[in-house]
Amino acid sequence: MDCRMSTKRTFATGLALLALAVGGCGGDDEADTGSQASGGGAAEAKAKVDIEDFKFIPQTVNVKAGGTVTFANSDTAKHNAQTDSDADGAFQSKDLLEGDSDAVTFDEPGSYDYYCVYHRFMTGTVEVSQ
Ligand SMILES: [Cu+2]
Repeated sequence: MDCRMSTKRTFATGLALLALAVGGCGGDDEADTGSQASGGGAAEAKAKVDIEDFKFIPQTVNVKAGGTVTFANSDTAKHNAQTDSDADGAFQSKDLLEGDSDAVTFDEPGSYDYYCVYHRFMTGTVEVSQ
């Protein structure tokens, strides 16, 4: 397991107990929020989510309103990324075969929980800031 690839904040919210169990590699789940972004945690205009081993990596990405998130599948299985169609700010990527990617634009600030329709256990979140 590659600790560097995990999104600690997502573990903290979704899998707190698991995070505790594997916490040896993570350390404080608050201390480095936004540390990878320039300007003190400002979201970027673009983010990328890799789909690998039936997971969205990282599980949470941050973009600015109007930004795009590119979902890129490197599994042999078919995946997508979508919300429920009646959800606020609903979106749906195209179906992604191995090597495919699709860019989704997020205009409205908010927190968008999504999943793969073929594997409902695959979940992720797009955080869109002003
Ligand atoms: Cu899938």
